[in-house]
Amino acid sequence: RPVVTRPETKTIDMNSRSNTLADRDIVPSDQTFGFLGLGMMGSTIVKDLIYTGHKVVVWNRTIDKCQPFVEAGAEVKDTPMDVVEAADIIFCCVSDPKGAKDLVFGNCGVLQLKDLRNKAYVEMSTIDPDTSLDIGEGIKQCNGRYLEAQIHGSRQEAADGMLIILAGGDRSVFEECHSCFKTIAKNTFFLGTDVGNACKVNLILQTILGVSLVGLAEALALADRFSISLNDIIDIFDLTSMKSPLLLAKGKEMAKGDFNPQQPLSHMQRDLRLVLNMAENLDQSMPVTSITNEVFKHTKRLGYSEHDSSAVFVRSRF
Ligand code: NA7
Repeated sequence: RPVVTRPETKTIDMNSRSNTLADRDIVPSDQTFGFLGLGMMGSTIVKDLIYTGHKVVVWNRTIDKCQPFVEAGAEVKDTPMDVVEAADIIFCCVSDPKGAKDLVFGNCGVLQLKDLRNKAYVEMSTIDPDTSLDIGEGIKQCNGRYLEAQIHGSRQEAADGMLIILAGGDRSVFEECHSCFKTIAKNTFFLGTDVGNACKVNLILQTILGVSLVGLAEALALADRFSISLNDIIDIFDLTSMKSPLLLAKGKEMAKGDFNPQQPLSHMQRDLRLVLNMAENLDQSMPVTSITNEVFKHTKRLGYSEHDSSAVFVRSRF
């Protein structure tokens, strides 16, 4: 088993701004926005929300990550429940469905407040439709409003303010989040009032991504076995009708062995697992996605969880 170096942990540059912000003419909402989860995505989003003049209250499990945001003007709270108390609209952006549920149903979680009248909860963590329905139901039972707002895009796209927001649930919350979504995304879609739809669309897009990456990795690994230059393959690929900006970028990363996490491999595998669970419930056959999931799972076992999804190339080369 090869020794794998963990990718460098990047800290967020509080002074960086997405280039697109200046052109967007953002008038910040005067509501107070809570934010739970200051990972790479959450930090990037909150930094831009503060910059565009939004009033933000934050919480993160590892409390040290909150400090730069205090200096930038955000208020920090000790628990998710405290954030809900202090804010009108609360965003959540954590790693997975379990984390998302813990923050709502757990100790010191959102529902401990019991009465969520005049509060809205917006789930941005990538989750499956059933988790979203459970969270939405919990919030609504306490008289709160719920919106799922799945964020589609890489960490670089987040830094560039070029995410795509896929939203579903309470339309009034969607409208009240307008200035926030305009800050962080190039496109925003409201996919209806049925909770779960936006999660489905997001996971369907992730399926296309995962399967494409494994195909790309296997093809480049075969080229490598023939000692054909990967850069030549990529240059030719660029001239074909198959090219896409993402596959070109990922191909270049594979050729360089540069797996700086834009979309961590563990997140990609989580998404494929969620897709397969959805398919299982429908008896929908997804053999290629199943194998793709196995490939990502194996690459995780090789130590590449925290690297970019393009690290799937390493496994294909064995
Ligand atoms: P990161 O950078 O891996 O950050 C993950 C965040 O989730 C980070 O703030 C974690 O807190 C938090 N987390 C994870 N599990 C939990 C639990 N159980 N309870 C509370 N907080 C938790 O991921 P990204 O920011 O890139 O992505 C976040 C989401 O956006 C993800 O769903 C993507 O698909 C879209 P920590 O700092 O480790 O204490």
